[in-house]
Amino acid sequence: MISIVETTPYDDQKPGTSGLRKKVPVFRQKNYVENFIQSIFDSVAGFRGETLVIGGDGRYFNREAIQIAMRMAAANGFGRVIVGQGGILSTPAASHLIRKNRAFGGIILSASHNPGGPEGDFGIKYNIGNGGPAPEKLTEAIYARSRVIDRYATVRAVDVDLDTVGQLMLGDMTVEVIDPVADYAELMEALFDFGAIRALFAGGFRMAFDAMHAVTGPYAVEILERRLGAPAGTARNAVPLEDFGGHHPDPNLVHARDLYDLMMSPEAPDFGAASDGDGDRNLIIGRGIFVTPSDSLAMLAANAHLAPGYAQGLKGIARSMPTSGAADRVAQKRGIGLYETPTGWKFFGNLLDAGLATICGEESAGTGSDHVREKDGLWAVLLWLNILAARGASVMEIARRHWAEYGRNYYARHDYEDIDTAAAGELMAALRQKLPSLPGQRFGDLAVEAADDFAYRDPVDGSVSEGQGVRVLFAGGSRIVFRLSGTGTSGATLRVYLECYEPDAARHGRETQEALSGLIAAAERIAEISRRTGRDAPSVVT
Ligand code: G16
Repeated sequence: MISIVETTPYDDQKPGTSGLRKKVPVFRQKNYVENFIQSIFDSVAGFRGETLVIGGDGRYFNREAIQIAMRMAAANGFGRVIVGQGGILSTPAASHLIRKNRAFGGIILSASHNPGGPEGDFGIKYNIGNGGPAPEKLTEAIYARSRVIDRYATVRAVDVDLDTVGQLMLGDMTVEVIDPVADYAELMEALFDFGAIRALFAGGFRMAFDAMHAVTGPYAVEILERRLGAPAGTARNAVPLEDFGGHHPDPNLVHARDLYDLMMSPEAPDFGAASDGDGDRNLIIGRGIFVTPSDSLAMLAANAHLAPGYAQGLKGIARSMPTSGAADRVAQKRGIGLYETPTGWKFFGNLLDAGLATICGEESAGTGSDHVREKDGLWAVLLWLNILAARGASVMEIARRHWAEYGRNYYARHDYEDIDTAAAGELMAALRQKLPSLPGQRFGDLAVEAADDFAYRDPVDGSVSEGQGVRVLFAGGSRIVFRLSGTGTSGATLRVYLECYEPDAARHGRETQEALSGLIAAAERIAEISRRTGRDAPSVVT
């Protein structure tokens, strides 16, 4: 029943920041999915008879890819596959299932916040036994294998019925189709004070959660509405659609504009939140206030002890390098470790496994903790709810008090999307060349103190990752970071991260772009963005 099929390699199967992401027509090429999955299986060892978790965010091509992956898992010798009903599993729920079932690993089908549909994006990511994304060493091995692969194994069988919860056989392998929500909801109940949050809703507290027609819809309805008693309709756009209703399921101020406008209007509920395609990102908006992901990380870290799961305090905080330094001040005050990693959740895995950090976060709308090994959108929303319930304060009050205590890090990210790949490469090369000459130079009021290309040495396994982003550090703590995105699927995306620190509470009410205007001008002069990219403004500001 097992067939070994001959194939020829593709040369573009290099995983990026988070797995392999390409357009659907690319994945539809002959044996493209099969080659990549076989390359994964060929790069890991010792899984005979073991369990593999498979699920995705429900986007177009999800079901087809899952059938291929299950047949190949059976042929390669896995003993059991756990798959979400309808092929659905949010990324954090998949991470939890891997851990809970002591699975060998998992395959997550998603292109996260990127748009879906026949011409949209798709992605395949492999997670290891700790529930987290494969570390760089493994993704490099998978890529190397994909360049020489000449055969893959599969079984000939009819498609597995993914819509009925239950157990069946595929060759010699067991397939368990499970409720994708139940285990995750139970985990959330164990971490947070559901009684206090229920009382908050019972007292008339109102929220709007935008699931963006992506994977968190069923999770939000079950947890927020059924278990926590929020009124029906609290979760909006809660039915996952293969093309996300034609939108980008990206919870930022551009793509979740309706929610933002609602939260800034006189009819705003108390709390607004959204999550992305695969449920690992979050957007937090209070009435009249958007909380940047960097601030959200700092505020969650400062208040996490109010939730039962974190009552013991935090072991440490980790953030990606481009994320603002707001969390550093919390770590400093608490006397706990602060770890600065390259962009990519995979870099947090070792820190969490080693018990060095409890909470992690990234400027790209990701926050999470050691409860799983992925960032977790609904987890962040529930921790905020728990804090709001425990403090009896609004988001605005919590933010203002936080800034008054720690100072405010004004922060923004400017993205130049879909620019010419060669021009983007040249811009970064020119920046790297300039590094030694930058210290001492002035740009308006800003004096460059140091400039480097960020490199990271993992404190647990000693592995080194270089070329992770150009940093220009100014006197007084302001900073600009330049790097190219590792998640796009067309052209290149230049990300410019801008940050300045304001200790004076009297100056905490400024408009962000205005507070950053000197840095914005300096970024243009240092990197010659408009000349090199042909753009005179960013495509997205978050
Ligand atoms: C992924 C990674 C994150 C990263 C983000 C943006 O998120 O898991 O760690 O911060 O991409 O990466 P880049 O700046 O390279 O585009 P997601 O939600 O897309 O899986």
